[in-house]
Amino acid sequence: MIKKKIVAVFLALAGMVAAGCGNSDLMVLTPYGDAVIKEDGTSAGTGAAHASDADKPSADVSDSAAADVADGANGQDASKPAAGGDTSGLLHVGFAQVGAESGWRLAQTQSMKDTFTEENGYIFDFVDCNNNQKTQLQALEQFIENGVQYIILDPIVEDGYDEVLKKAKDANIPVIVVDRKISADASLYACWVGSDFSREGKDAAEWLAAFLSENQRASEEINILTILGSDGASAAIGRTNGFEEIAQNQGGWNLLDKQTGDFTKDGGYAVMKAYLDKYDKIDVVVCQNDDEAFGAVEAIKEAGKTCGPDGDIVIISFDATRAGFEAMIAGDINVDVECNPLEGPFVAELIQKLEKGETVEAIQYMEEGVFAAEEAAAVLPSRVY
Ligand code: GYE
Repeated sequence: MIKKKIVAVFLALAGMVAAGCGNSDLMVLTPYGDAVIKEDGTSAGTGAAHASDADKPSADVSDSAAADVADGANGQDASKPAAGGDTSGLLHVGFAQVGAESGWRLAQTQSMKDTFTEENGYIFDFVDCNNNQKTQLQALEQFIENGVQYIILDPIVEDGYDEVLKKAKDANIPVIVVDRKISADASLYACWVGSDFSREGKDAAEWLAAFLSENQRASEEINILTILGSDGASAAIGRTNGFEEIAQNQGGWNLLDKQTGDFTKDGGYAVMKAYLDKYDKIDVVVCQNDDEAFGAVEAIKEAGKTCGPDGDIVIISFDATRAGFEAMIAGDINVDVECNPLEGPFVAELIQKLEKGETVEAIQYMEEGVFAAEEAAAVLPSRVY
């Protein structure tokens, strides 16, 4: 594995272990399987009224999941979880999540829910925004109206959050942006924690260059197709730019096409089917997440073609979820560039620092690596998501 450690983040992790984030139950969760979040391994008592909201995407903030936000004013509502019937002392945190489109997303949601438990000192309002920015903006407005103390925002796209962030700032509610980036001025939010998507894209291209060279194909014409993530999402933009930056310096790489698969299996399947109809010679398919890769592999097999380490088409994927590892072991995917979704403990650490009036790093990157199919079986047992 090519393991890229970002020292500042690692030190932050070490600090969290030492400090326990103010709770001895809480340990650091890294992608390498060396820690756990809760002693009892459960999220019991996690904002009971909200705990299952990840499973019911809400298309409109006025109903389902978002309605839970509306009724949770200042954590005083009777429907809110309460320690011994009293919510005083608990920090009220609202999380506007992108949706539930992928295995990665579910792992990130779980990390947040396992972290922001009542036992750890939080009231947690969770809204699944169903990949709809309008819903997400409404959820943020509602958090502000409800007087939450902190907002966690995983922005669906990069643009369009300035106004609501100004409102949060005026209301003195710090916003912690997670995972994807936004274009808004940095003065409008407290900090950002997530992945270096451009670096992930570069890692993928560098792996491909090394792979082609090892297989004596460095001087061949290589036809490459990309299945993009969701339009406007920084994860998709960064991975594309990073990959293309390296690709443009490679002699025979032809970047034939890039279409969005919306980070879903169905999207990956549909785009791959169209590619197979249109292009005769396909050497490499870059899928911008595991779910898209699963759909692409299905379409390739249905078309009677082969992929993976022993097949004709090289499949590059991102996320490195457990299911991604299993697909590498099954011989369907060649390489998976990791994107670490275990952001909950980082965010809790940041909130605790802000509570104490300490300054926090404006940008923090997660620790991530690159895994090739040959090592997948050995690494899988140590994976925690
Ligand atoms: O790669 C994909 C998810 O923003 C990093 O979103 C995240 C991406 C992740 O749908 O699986």
